Amino acid sequence: MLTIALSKGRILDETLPLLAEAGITPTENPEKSRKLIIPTTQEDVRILIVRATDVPTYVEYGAADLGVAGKDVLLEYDGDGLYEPLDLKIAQCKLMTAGVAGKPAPKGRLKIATKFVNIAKRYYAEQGQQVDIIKLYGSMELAPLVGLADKIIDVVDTGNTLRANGLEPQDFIATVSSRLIVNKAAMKMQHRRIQELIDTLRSAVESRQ
Ligand code: PRT
Ligand code: MG
Repeated sequence: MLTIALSKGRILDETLPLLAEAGITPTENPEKSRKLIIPTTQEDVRILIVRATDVPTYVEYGAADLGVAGKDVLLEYDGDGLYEPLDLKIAQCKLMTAGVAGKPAPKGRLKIATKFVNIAKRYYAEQGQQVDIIKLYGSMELAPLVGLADKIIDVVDTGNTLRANGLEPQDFIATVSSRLIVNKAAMKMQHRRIQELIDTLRSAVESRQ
Protein backbone atom coordinates (compact mmCIF):
# COMPACT_ATOMS: atom_id res chain seq x y z
CA MET A 1 0.00 0.00 0.00
CA LEU A 2 1.21 3.50 -0.91
CA THR A 3 -0.30 6.31 1.18
CA ILE A 4 -0.16 9.93 -0.03
CA ALA A 5 -0.98 12.86 2.31
CA LEU A 6 -2.55 15.91 0.66
CA SER A 7 -4.34 19.03 1.92
CA LYS A 8 -7.63 20.27 0.49
CA GLY A 9 -7.63 23.44 -1.57
CA ARG A 10 -4.95 24.60 -3.96
CA ILE A 11 -2.50 21.76 -3.25
CA LEU A 12 -5.10 19.05 -3.89
CA ASP A 13 -6.43 20.89 -6.96
CA GLU A 14 -2.99 21.19 -8.51
CA THR A 15 -1.65 17.78 -7.44
CA LEU A 16 -4.53 15.62 -8.74
CA PRO A 17 -3.78 16.34 -12.44
CA LEU A 18 -0.13 15.35 -11.83
CA LEU A 19 -1.14 12.12 -10.05
CA ALA A 20 -3.59 11.41 -12.91
CA GLU A 21 -0.61 11.25 -15.26
CA ALA A 22 0.70 8.44 -13.07
CA GLY A 23 -2.69 6.70 -13.38
CA ILE A 24 -3.75 7.66 -9.83
CA THR A 25 -7.23 9.20 -9.58
CA PRO A 26 -9.37 9.36 -6.42
CA THR A 27 -12.51 7.22 -6.67
CA GLU A 28 -14.54 9.97 -5.01
CA ASN A 29 -14.16 13.75 -5.02
CA PRO A 30 -11.99 14.56 -1.97
CA GLU A 31 -13.24 18.19 -1.90
CA LYS A 32 -16.83 16.98 -1.47
CA SER A 33 -16.37 13.77 0.50
CA ARG A 34 -16.32 13.82 4.29
CA LYS A 35 -13.97 10.86 4.24
CA LEU A 36 -10.36 11.48 5.22
CA ILE A 37 -9.05 8.31 3.57
CA ILE A 38 -9.84 8.27 -0.14
CA PRO A 39 -9.23 5.19 -2.30
CA THR A 40 -7.89 5.65 -5.82
CA THR A 41 -8.15 3.89 -9.15
CA GLN A 42 -4.97 2.06 -8.15
CA GLU A 43 -6.06 -0.47 -5.55
CA ASP A 44 -2.87 -0.15 -3.53
CA VAL A 45 -2.72 3.66 -3.47
CA ARG A 46 -4.77 5.81 -1.09
CA ILE A 47 -4.95 9.50 -0.30
CA LEU A 48 -5.10 10.96 3.22
CA ILE A 49 -6.72 14.38 3.62
CA VAL A 50 -4.85 16.39 6.27
CA ARG A 51 -4.25 20.05 7.17
CA ALA A 52 -1.49 21.63 5.05
CA THR A 53 0.75 22.14 8.08
CA ASP A 54 0.25 18.53 9.21
CA VAL A 55 1.47 16.92 5.94
CA PRO A 56 5.18 16.79 7.01
CA THR A 57 4.18 15.23 10.35
CA TYR A 58 2.23 12.38 8.70
CA VAL A 59 5.11 11.73 6.32
CA GLU A 60 7.94 11.99 8.85
CA TYR A 61 6.27 9.48 11.17
CA GLY A 62 5.44 7.13 8.31
CA ALA A 63 1.64 7.38 8.62
CA ALA A 64 1.89 8.47 4.98
CA ASP A 65 4.67 7.37 2.61
CA LEU A 66 4.49 10.52 0.52
CA GLY A 67 2.94 13.94 0.69
CA VAL A 68 2.79 17.34 -0.96
CA ALA A 69 3.67 20.41 1.13
CA GLY A 70 4.45 24.06 0.46
CA LYS A 71 8.07 25.14 0.90
CA ASP A 72 6.78 27.63 3.51
CA VAL A 73 5.39 24.74 5.56
CA LEU A 74 8.63 22.76 5.10
CA LEU A 75 10.84 25.71 6.10
CA GLU A 76 8.73 26.13 9.23
CA TYR A 77 8.59 22.42 10.05
CA ASP A 78 11.16 21.23 12.53
CA GLY A 79 12.06 17.69 11.50
CA ASP A 80 14.65 15.72 9.57
CA GLY A 81 12.90 12.48 8.65
CA LEU A 82 11.94 13.61 5.16
CA TYR A 83 13.25 13.49 1.62
CA GLU A 84 12.23 16.29 -0.70
CA PRO A 85 12.99 14.78 -4.13
CA LEU A 86 10.85 16.92 -6.42
CA ASP A 87 9.68 20.51 -6.85
CA LEU A 88 6.15 20.16 -8.27
CA LYS A 89 6.16 23.90 -9.18
CA ILE A 90 2.54 24.25 -8.08
CA ALA A 91 0.85 26.60 -5.57
CA GLN A 92 3.60 29.15 -6.18
CA CYS A 93 3.87 32.23 -4.00
CA LYS A 94 6.43 34.20 -1.98
CA LEU A 95 7.20 34.57 1.69
CA MET A 96 7.30 38.31 2.41
CA THR A 97 7.16 40.76 5.24
CA ALA A 98 4.34 43.28 4.99
CA GLY A 99 3.27 46.36 6.88
CA VAL A 100 0.88 49.30 6.70
CA ALA A 101 1.29 50.98 3.29
CA GLY A 102 3.42 54.13 3.47
CA LYS A 103 4.01 53.86 7.21
CA PRO A 104 7.71 53.87 8.18
CA ALA A 105 8.86 51.17 10.60
CA PRO A 106 9.01 52.49 14.17
CA LYS A 107 12.38 52.98 15.87
CA GLY A 108 13.44 50.22 18.23
CA ARG A 109 12.40 46.62 18.51
CA LEU A 110 9.86 45.52 15.90
CA LYS A 111 6.85 43.33 16.68
CA ILE A 112 6.33 40.69 13.99
CA ALA A 113 3.07 38.73 13.85
CA THR A 114 3.11 35.46 11.91
CA LYS A 115 2.22 31.79 11.87
CA PHE A 116 5.79 31.17 10.61
CA VAL A 117 7.61 31.62 13.92
CA ASN A 118 10.71 29.59 13.00
CA ILE A 119 11.06 31.30 9.62
CA ALA A 120 10.69 34.70 11.32
CA LYS A 121 13.34 33.89 13.94
CA ARG A 122 15.82 32.73 11.30
CA TYR A 123 15.13 35.65 8.95
CA TYR A 124 15.64 38.37 11.56
CA ALA A 125 18.64 36.57 13.06
CA GLU A 126 20.25 36.64 9.58
CA GLN A 127 19.45 40.37 9.37
CA GLY A 128 21.08 40.84 12.79
CA GLN A 129 17.86 42.46 13.97
CA GLN A 130 16.25 41.83 17.35
CA VAL A 131 12.46 41.49 17.09
CA ASP A 132 9.55 40.23 19.17
CA ILE A 133 7.63 37.48 17.39
CA ILE A 134 3.92 37.04 18.03
CA LYS A 135 2.42 33.70 16.99
CA LEU A 136 -0.91 33.85 15.14
CA TYR A 137 -2.93 31.10 13.46
CA GLY A 138 -4.67 33.16 10.76
CA SER A 139 -5.92 36.59 9.60
CA MET A 140 -2.37 37.91 9.97
CA GLU A 141 -3.27 41.03 7.94
CA LEU A 142 -5.27 42.32 10.88
CA ALA A 143 -2.33 42.56 13.28
CA PRO A 144 -0.65 45.75 11.95
CA LEU A 145 -4.05 47.46 11.54
CA VAL A 146 -4.95 47.22 15.21
CA GLY A 147 -1.49 47.71 16.71
CA LEU A 148 -0.83 44.08 17.63
CA ALA A 149 2.31 44.12 15.44
CA ASP A 150 4.39 46.42 13.23
CA LYS A 151 4.77 43.87 10.44
CA ILE A 152 3.62 40.42 9.45
CA ILE A 153 5.33 37.56 7.67
CA ASP A 154 2.99 35.67 5.33
CA VAL A 155 2.81 34.05 1.93
CA VAL A 156 1.75 36.41 -0.83
CA ASP A 157 0.49 35.51 -4.30
CA THR A 158 -1.27 38.40 -6.07
CA GLY A 159 -0.94 40.73 -3.05
CA ASN A 160 -4.69 41.47 -3.30
CA THR A 161 -5.33 40.39 0.28
CA LEU A 162 -2.61 42.74 1.56
CA ARG A 163 -3.86 45.64 -0.56
CA ALA A 164 -7.49 45.06 0.47
CA ASN A 165 -6.32 45.65 4.04
CA GLY A 166 -4.14 48.70 3.41
CA LEU A 167 -0.91 46.72 3.70
CA GLU A 168 2.02 46.52 1.28
CA PRO A 169 4.55 43.74 0.68
CA GLN A 170 7.97 44.86 1.95
CA ASP A 171 10.94 42.48 2.27
CA PHE A 172 11.26 39.32 0.19
CA ILE A 173 12.16 36.22 2.22
CA ALA A 174 11.81 33.22 -0.11
CA THR A 175 10.06 31.87 -3.18
CA VAL A 176 7.60 29.10 -2.41
CA SER A 177 6.25 26.19 -4.41
CA SER A 178 4.97 22.80 -3.34
CA ARG A 179 7.32 19.86 -2.98
CA LEU A 180 6.84 16.12 -3.06
CA ILE A 181 8.05 14.77 0.27
CA VAL A 182 8.86 11.14 1.03
CA ASN A 183 9.29 9.20 4.27
CA LYS A 184 12.90 8.03 4.57
CA ALA A 185 12.10 4.43 5.54
CA ALA A 186 9.44 4.14 2.81
CA MET A 187 11.99 5.37 0.26
CA LYS A 188 14.20 2.39 1.23
CA MET A 189 11.49 -0.25 1.62
CA GLN A 190 9.47 0.65 -1.49
CA HIS A 191 12.30 2.15 -3.51
CA ARG A 192 11.33 0.95 -7.02
CA ARG A 193 7.69 1.86 -6.63
CA ILE A 194 8.34 5.33 -5.22
CA GLN A 195 11.20 6.13 -7.62
CA GLU A 196 8.95 5.21 -10.53
CA LEU A 197 6.25 7.56 -9.23
CA ILE A 198 8.82 10.37 -8.73
CA ASP A 199 10.06 9.90 -12.32
CA THR A 200 6.52 10.00 -13.74
CA LEU A 201 5.67 13.11 -11.72
CA ARG A 202 8.95 14.76 -12.79
CA SER A 203 8.07 14.24 -16.48
CA ALA A 204 4.56 15.57 -15.85
CA VAL A 205 6.00 18.70 -14.19
CA GLU A 206 8.60 19.22 -16.94
CA SER A 207 6.08 18.83 -19.74
CA ARG A 208 4.17 21.77 -18.25
CA GLN A 209 7.02 24.26 -18.02
O1 PRT B 1 -5.98 27.06 5.12
P1 PRT B 1 -5.33 26.28 6.22
O2 PRT B 1 -5.20 27.05 7.50
O3 PRT B 1 -5.87 24.89 6.39
O4 PRT B 1 -3.83 25.99 5.81
P2 PRT B 1 -2.96 26.78 4.79
O5 PRT B 1 -3.38 28.19 4.64
O6 PRT B 1 -1.55 26.49 5.15
O7 PRT B 1 -3.33 25.95 3.49
P3 PRT B 1 -3.70 26.46 2.04
O8 PRT B 1 -4.35 25.28 1.38
O9 PRT B 1 -4.39 27.76 2.09
O10 PRT B 1 -2.26 26.69 1.39
C1 PRT B 1 -1.45 25.60 1.09
C2 PRT B 1 -0.15 26.11 0.48
O11 PRT B 1 -0.42 26.84 -0.71
C3 PRT B 1 0.64 27.07 1.34
O12 PRT B 1 1.40 26.37 2.31
C4 PRT B 1 1.51 27.76 0.30
O13 PRT B 1 2.68 27.00 0.07
C5 PRT B 1 0.66 27.71 -0.98
N1 PRT B 1 0.10 29.01 -1.41
C6 PRT B 1 0.23 29.53 -2.65
C7 PRT B 1 -0.62 29.86 -0.68
C8 PRT B 1 -0.91 30.95 -1.52
N2 PRT B 1 -0.38 30.71 -2.74
C9 PRT B 1 -1.70 32.05 -1.01
N3 PRT B 1 -1.97 33.03 -1.73
N4 PRT B 1 -1.07 29.81 0.59
C10 PRT B 1 -1.80 30.82 1.06
N5 PRT B 1 -2.13 31.93 0.31
C11 PRT B 1 -2.98 32.95 0.98
C12 PRT B 1 -2.32 34.31 1.20
O14 PRT B 1 -1.65 34.31 2.43
C13 PRT B 1 -3.53 35.25 1.24
O15 PRT B 1 -4.11 35.26 2.51
O16 PRT B 1 -4.08 33.22 0.14
C14 PRT B 1 -4.53 34.56 0.30
C15 PRT B 1 -4.63 35.19 -1.08
O17 PRT B 1 -3.36 35.57 -1.57
P4 PRT B 1 -3.16 36.86 -2.48
O18 PRT B 1 -1.77 37.36 -2.25
O19 PRT B 1 -3.34 36.38 -3.89
O20 PRT B 1 -4.20 37.84 -2.08
MG1 MG C 1 -5.28 28.88 3.95
